[in-house]
Amino acid sequence: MPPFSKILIANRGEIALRVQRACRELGIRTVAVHSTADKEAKYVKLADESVCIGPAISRESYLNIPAIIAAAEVTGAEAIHPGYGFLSENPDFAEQVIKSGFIFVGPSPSVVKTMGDKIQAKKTMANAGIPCVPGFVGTLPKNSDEILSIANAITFPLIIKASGGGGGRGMRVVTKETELLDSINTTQNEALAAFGNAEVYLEKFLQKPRHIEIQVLADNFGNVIHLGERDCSIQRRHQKLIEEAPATGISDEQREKIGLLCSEACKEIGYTGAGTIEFLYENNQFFFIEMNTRIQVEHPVTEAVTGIDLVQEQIFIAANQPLKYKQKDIKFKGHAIECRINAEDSETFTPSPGKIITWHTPGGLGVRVDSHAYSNYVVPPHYDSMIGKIIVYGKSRKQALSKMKIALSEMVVEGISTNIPLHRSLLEDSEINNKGVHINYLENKLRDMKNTDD
Ligand code: MV4
Repeated sequence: MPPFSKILIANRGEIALRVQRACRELGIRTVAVHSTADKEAKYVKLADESVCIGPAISRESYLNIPAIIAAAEVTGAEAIHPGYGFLSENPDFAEQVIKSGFIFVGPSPSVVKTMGDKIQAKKTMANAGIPCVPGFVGTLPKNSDEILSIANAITFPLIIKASGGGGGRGMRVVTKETELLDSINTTQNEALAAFGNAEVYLEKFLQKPRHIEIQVLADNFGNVIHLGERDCSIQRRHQKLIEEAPATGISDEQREKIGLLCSEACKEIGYTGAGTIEFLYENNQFFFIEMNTRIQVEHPVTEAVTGIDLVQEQIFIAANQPLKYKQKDIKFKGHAIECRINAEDSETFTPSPGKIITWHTPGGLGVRVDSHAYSNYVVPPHYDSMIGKIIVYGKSRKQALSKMKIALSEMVVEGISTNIPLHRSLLEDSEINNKGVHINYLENKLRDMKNTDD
């Protein structure tokens, strides 16, 4: 018996197709929802049913809660999978889905809400035993001297973060005491304007950390497992470009230790579904920054090294099934790398929507391409520029790197610009080839490359 008869997928692009494939394997019928700009999309045509939910602009389609719930009602879907982005971490959406009688494929609205508020998230995770970046999460005193003494106890440089921010929004680094009070004020004002919440908190600013995150799965019966880590340090302006599992330099003991802490914390806070706990990693220590309550773009690298289909697990959990795996059943094997393919200029990063004339994807053992694109597909200008992902899997990091170089050399996209040339050059970078790099590495490298051009 399939866990559900029909699931509505409240998303677009490659993840809409990815979730459909999981459903199809489980014998679940699929409903695609789409904007007018996406009516020709592959994931719309491949779905069992589709419903147009509004115009191209996301606010009126992929973010239109009443339209999505109405689509679930008219098609008789039992559950709604939110994918990533859009409404996936919106607690009001999760709540309305449930109130309308559907199952939300994700954690409870209350835990989505908690993790969306970065101060609450940090307090909750710290209380549940997760190591956090040293700092101050209380209400800042009115008195300037008291604020300064809090800051001096943390030590400079420090970072001011908005509670309503996250993913790089609403942050400001402060290097010296004289800038602190003005910076706090500015961050508070910006946060109020952007998020309707002026609350900020302070942390020690880590200068060369890696971004390492832990994948968890938790069922509705208190069983939680972790599926190891992903290194997502290769990023530009908070957009990840390359991710891998495992992270180089993380020992089996370290993985087990931080993984167990994450599992125990999730159990304690009543987390359910798939989730990701994000850490900064510096001097061999993990420091919590945020928790993501959705499936993530880079989930396939974890699937490759564990052999577990994370989207299917999300669906089983939502159907109230207990996890079929205990922690000891999870074996990490081999090495996986993902390159995100964006429709953008490889040097200027300006978006490059338009008609794809040629789309040839790589193949071979251990090569996976998750994409909704094809020859003659028109990349709409209204959405994220990511048009697909290449994921390779090999016995070792060395083999995975080699496979990725070959995969990138086979890939041909004509008609629009992509970041494939950038990926090819990053795969030749000696630092990236030899070890894990920190979160500023790519931006520093791009700056150096630009300066040698001038
Ligand atoms: C930090 C940090 C350094 N020190 N916190 C950016 C996104 C948000 N998730 C948290 N972020 C950071 N928090 C402290 N105390 C540096 C970043 C950061 C970053 C983190 C992960 C991945 C990419 C990043 C790029 C720039 C800054």
